[in-house]
Amino acid sequence: MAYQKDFIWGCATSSYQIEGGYNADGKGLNIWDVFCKEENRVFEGHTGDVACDHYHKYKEDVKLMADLGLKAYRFSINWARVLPNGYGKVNEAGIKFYSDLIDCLLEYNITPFITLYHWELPYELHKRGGWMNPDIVEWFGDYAALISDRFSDRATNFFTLNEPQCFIGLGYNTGEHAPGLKAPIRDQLIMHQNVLKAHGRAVQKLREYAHNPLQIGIAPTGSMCYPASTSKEDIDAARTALFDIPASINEWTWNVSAWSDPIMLGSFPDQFLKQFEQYLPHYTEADMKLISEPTDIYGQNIYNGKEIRMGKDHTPETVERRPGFPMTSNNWPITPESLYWGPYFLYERYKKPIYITENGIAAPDFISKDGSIHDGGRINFLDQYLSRLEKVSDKADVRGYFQWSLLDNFEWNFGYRDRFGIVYVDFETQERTLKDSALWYKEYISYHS
Ligand code: GCO
Repeated sequence: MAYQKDFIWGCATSSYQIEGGYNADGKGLNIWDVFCKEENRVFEGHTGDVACDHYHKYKEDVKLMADLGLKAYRFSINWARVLPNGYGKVNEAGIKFYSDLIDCLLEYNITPFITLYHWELPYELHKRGGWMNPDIVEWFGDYAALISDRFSDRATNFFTLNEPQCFIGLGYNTGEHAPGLKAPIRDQLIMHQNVLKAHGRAVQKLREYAHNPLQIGIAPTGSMCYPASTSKEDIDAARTALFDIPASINEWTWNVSAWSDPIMLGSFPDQFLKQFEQYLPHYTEADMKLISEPTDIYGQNIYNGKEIRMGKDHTPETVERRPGFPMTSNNWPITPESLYWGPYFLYERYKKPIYITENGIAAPDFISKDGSIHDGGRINFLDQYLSRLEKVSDKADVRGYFQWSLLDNFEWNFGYRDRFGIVYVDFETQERTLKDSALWYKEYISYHS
């Protein structure tokens, strides 16, 4: 059991969570710039106005990546930084920022993996209906064309969308994320359709404007499912549960198959079509063809999962967690098995090379008397999860792993409360300090490269 040759070791971030420079050099506003300034939206009123000031400190941060021996870096483009209104006029200063970032990465032999959309909807597009407006399919396509035209001479790996489960589920269902709406299910399913079509349009445009052959995928999320035992029935039960659609309308976005099946397989799961028949918009054959525009890789953000066994009634059931189950500081369960069974089941279904586009842990990090950050919990987490990923590499075509995250950063509606970084950020001084986990990850990468 071993990782593939040339396995890609990286870290992931996203623009709004680290860049700051929210109104620098002609950048337009996005929905998070506005949402954070609304009453009681974000923990202690935190905003991403400055964040980790990566907009000004990117050279220092790329040097940190190089010192850690990273082979790749997954980051997102802040759509309104390059297209302030979301479409039309290009902000050349914004293009220059990302062009300089890519050049800096390449100088250190770090391969860029670009996410087009990590929740940074331009506010001007939001005002035009955002994901409710079918025009967003072309807006997103034109944005993808610009990125491909300007950067695909140097960057050839793209993920179109990060976690539609989140940005629709939290942004438009529960309202915990920007733009903070609680839309009716019918509208959410119209947005679901526009998101899927926008993905397909972006794939077409990325390729149309490419100066090199590209690797394109998506980066969804979701709770994985792992079997309570290695019996065939428990494994079958975990597989069924992973691709199931939640029964509750309020939970519907937290699924894998209603997002990834149309993109990867060109059809929706029957269970989804039946369960939501009365609410679904009409899909034409042309829609399904656009949505399933061929992709090359499959990303998945994996943090944890549910333990599943086959119940007496021959349906999957979730095993209750025992008292004292290991949890992270933001109350997520620690379930290393999800980084074996998640890639296993996803590769079995979609048969495309897999990248773990995010995996990491929020921990109560602080600077000890000796000036270091001894984040043993994070080291243990990474060691446990990666031992499973190494093991599944014999069964699934796993190509790379992006640890979430390089830096402590803005954790959405929890602001700067949760620290996910392997590098500690003092948000007052913007000083970076390598945590013990950064040194551990450096060793791990070197040993496994
Ligand atoms: C997500 C996002 C990241 C988060 C990270 C920790 O998965 O929610 O992709 O932006 O910050 O996952 O929650």
